[in-house]
Amino acid sequence: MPQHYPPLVIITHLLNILFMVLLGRSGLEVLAAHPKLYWSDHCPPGRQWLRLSRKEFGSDSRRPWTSQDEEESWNPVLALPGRKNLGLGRHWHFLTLQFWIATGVVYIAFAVASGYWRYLVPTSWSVFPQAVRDVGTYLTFRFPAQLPGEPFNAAQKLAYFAVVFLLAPLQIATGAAMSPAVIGRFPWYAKLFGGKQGARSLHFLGLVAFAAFTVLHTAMVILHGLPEGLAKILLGSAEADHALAVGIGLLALALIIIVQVLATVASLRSPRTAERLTGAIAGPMQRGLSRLLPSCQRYRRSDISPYHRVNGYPPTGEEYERAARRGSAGYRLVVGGLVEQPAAFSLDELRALGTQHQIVNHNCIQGWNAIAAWAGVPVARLLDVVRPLPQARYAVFYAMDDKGLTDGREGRYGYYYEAVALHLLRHDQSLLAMDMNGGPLPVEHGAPLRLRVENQLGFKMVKWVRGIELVERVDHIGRGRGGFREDQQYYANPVGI
Ligand SMILES: Nc1nc2c(c(=O)[nH]1)N[C@H]1C(S)=C(S)[C@@H](COP(=O)(O)O)O[C@H]1N2
Ligand SMILES: [Mo]
Repeated sequence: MPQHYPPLVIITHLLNILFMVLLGRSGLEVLAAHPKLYWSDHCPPGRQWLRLSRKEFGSDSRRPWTSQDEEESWNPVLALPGRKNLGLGRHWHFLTLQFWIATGVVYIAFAVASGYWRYLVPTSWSVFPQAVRDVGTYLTFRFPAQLPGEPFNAAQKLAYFAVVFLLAPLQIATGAAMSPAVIGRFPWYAKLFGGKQGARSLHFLGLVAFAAFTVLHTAMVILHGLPEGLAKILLGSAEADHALAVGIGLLALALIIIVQVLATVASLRSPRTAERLTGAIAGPMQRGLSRLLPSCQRYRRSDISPYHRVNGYPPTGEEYERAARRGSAGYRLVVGGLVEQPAAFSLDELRALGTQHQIVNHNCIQGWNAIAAWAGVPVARLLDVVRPLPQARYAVFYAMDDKGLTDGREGRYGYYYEAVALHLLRHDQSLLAMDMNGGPLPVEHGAPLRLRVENQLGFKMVKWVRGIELVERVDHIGRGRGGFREDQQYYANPVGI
C-alpha cells in the first residue's frame, strides 16, 4: 500500500486549490456578463431559472435594450477581475484551465502508478452502505472509523471519488459544450447536456457543488483537529511539530491569496498588459479550435428561436441617416486593400454571386444564444471575385455604427470593426447575410448586410457592414488588437471558445 499522503498528492492538492479559486472567480466574471441561467437554448427573456441581477428586460420591453445592458459589474473580491471585465475574466479562465487540467493529469497518473487510486475508487459495494452509516455517525457529532488500512472513511472516499472522477470531468465536458467551435462542428454534443444553456446551467451548478464541497471539506479538516491533521499530511506524522505544520499551512494559504490579489489588481490597473500576458497562454487554444472545427450546423425551421436578442445599438448620426434615406438601392459594399480586383457591389450584384441558406446557433460572448435562419452570399464567393493577394491574411469588416454615439456612456468610441482571418472566412458557413428568418435582414440585426462566421462568437459577426479591407497585419488598425471589442474590451481574436 502506498504512503497515506505522498508529497506529490500534497503538492497537486495545493496547486488545485490555487487553480480552483482562480477558475471559480473568473467563472463568476463570465457569469456577470449575462447573470441569468436557462434550460432552453432560446434564452427567452424573463424566463430564466436563475437571475443574479435586479435588472429586468422582457421581450416586450418598451424601451430599446441590447444584451450588453444586461451585464452586471461584480465586486473584484468575488469576481476575477470584477467590474465588467468579461474579456480578461475569460483569459484568466482559459489560462488557468490548462494548468488545472495539467495538475489533474499529473495527480491521476500518480494515483494510478502508485496504487493511491485504491483510496479514492470504491472497489467493493460495501463502501456505499458504510458511507451512509458514516454520514449518520457525523450527524451525531462523532467521527466515523477509517476503512481498514486506508487514510479515509467510506463517506470521505465516496465524496473524494465523486469530486475527482465525476464533478471535475463534468465541468470540463460542460465547459466544452459552450464553445461555439465545438458545438458548431458537433451540434449533437451540446444536445447531450440539453443544449448550450443546459451545459451553462450545469457548469454553474458544478461550481456550486465544488464550493459546497470545499466548505464542508475544510470544516471537517478543522473539526478533525487542524494542527494534527496538518502535521500528519505535511510532515508525515501526527506527532510531528504542530507549530511548523500550521506555519507551512498558513504560508500556502498566504501564497494562494497573494496570487489572487496580484491577478486582480494587475488586471484592473493594467488591463492591456494583463491581456497580452494571459492571452498569450489562452490564445493558442482559441486559434486551434477556430481553425480545426469549421461549423456544419443544420438546425430545423422549428428550432428557430422566437426571440433573438440584439447586441449593439443600430447606427445613428447624419451620415447613416442620409444612407438610410437612400435605402438599400443606394448601398454599395466596397472591397479593397490587398486584392487584385478592388470592387464595389450592390446588394443585387452580391446576390448574383449565388446565395446560401443556413439555420444556426448564434453564441454571444456574454453567454446567451439564439437560433436563426440566415441567407446571403458565402464570403468565399466574394473572395474569388476580388482575388486576395498572397500576403493578405485578414479581412477587416468596417461597420456604420459609431460607438461614441451608440454606446458612448460605456466610454467606448470609434466605428465598430472586426478583423477575421481569411481561412475562417473560407469555411462553408461564413456568409454575408442579407436575409434573416425568411425576410429581409431587420435593421437591429445588421441591415443591409452583416457577417456570419458560425464557429466564432457573436462579436466577430459585424453588422451594418459598409466595407471590407484585406490586410496582412492588424496592428495599424484601431488600437491594433484585431477588432473593436478586442481593442476596447480585451476580447480574444479569434474566439473558438
Ligand atoms: N456593427 C456592429 N456589429 C456587431 C455588434 C456591434 O455592436 N456593432 N455587436 C456584435 C455582438 S457582441 C453580437 S453578440 C452580435 C449580435 O447580433 P444580433 O444583434 O443580430 O443578435 O453582433 C455583433 N456585431
Ligand atoms: Mo456579443
